[in-house]
Amino acid sequence: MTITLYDIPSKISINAWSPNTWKARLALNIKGLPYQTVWVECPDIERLYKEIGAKPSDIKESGVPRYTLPLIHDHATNAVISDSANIAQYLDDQYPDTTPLFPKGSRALQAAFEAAHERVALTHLYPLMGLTVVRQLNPPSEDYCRITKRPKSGVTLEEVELKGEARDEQWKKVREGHERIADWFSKNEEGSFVMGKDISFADLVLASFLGWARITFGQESGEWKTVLMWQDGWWARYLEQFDQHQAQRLPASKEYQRQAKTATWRDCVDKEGLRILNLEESSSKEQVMVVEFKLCHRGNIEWKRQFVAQIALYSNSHGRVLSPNS
Ligand SMILES: N[C@@H](CCC(=O)N[C@@H](CS)C(=O)NCC(=O)O)C(=O)O
Repeated sequence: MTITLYDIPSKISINAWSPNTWKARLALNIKGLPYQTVWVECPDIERLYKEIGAKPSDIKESGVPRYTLPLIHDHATNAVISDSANIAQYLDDQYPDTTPLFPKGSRALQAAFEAAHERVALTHLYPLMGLTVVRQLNPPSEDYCRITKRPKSGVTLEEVELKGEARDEQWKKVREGHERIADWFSKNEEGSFVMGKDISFADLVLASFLGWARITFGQESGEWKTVLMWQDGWWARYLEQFDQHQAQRLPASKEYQRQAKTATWRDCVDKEGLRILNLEESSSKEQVMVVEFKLCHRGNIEWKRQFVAQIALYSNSHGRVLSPNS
């Protein structure tokens, strides 16, 4: 495994929830670069940066450094890169034979697209997400975010939660923002991506933030189902283009992780219809083994879908690290 992606865990089944780290995850998936995920709670991010010698990802207006995820460590080059756009640019430069996300000459326009997306859509989406997202984090990150993301007025997230008509009104603004963006797409002669036929980082921005709403509210929620109906399903069709990239290397569900802690690797393989592709020892202190599996549909020899899950197998009850030979 040559790349480590640092991501923030959560209580929800797929674990990965952060739209910013999803941009980096999608970039790695689309490029087909192998990587392992190391999960870091929000209050531990700054310490991680210092431990691996990374520079702050940003500087706040007050001059205070900011430490954010995603962050990648490319063990092949020893490069440590933060910020999803920087990560995508680094991967383009370092791995030129993979799908480019910043085709030559597009960097300025893509940066402008990201800023415009923030202005017309994201600013309206944020107030809808805050409380639900924070409640889905593990206690250390939840406590941290309740303090650091507290509204400037000092009230709690519960006190500013939008409900009823105010919530509907806010969703209307998000929909209108996305209508404007879809209108920009309609100016292209061909193709279904921001840059026409070819996917680019700007698409990862759109897909990651809408994906954030899907993950946060849930596929079956009324709020998400309404999004899928916007513009006669235009956004639903747009997002479908990312399904194949999200399915690959989705973090293992909490259920698999729970089973993996108690079961032997062979139990997991047999019970879950999973087969081991490769096994690597991660650099993490807990000696976590990261295993990639292909999901075998009901024991059928033919792979039903190329779902690759990363499953962390912790030391078994004898304190041994599980391996294919154990
Ligand atoms: N522009 C950055 C934004 C990164 C960012 O804000 N990440 C959030 C997670 S979604 C974070 O690490 N927050 C921790 C904090 O604000 O302390 C990127 O695209 O990577």
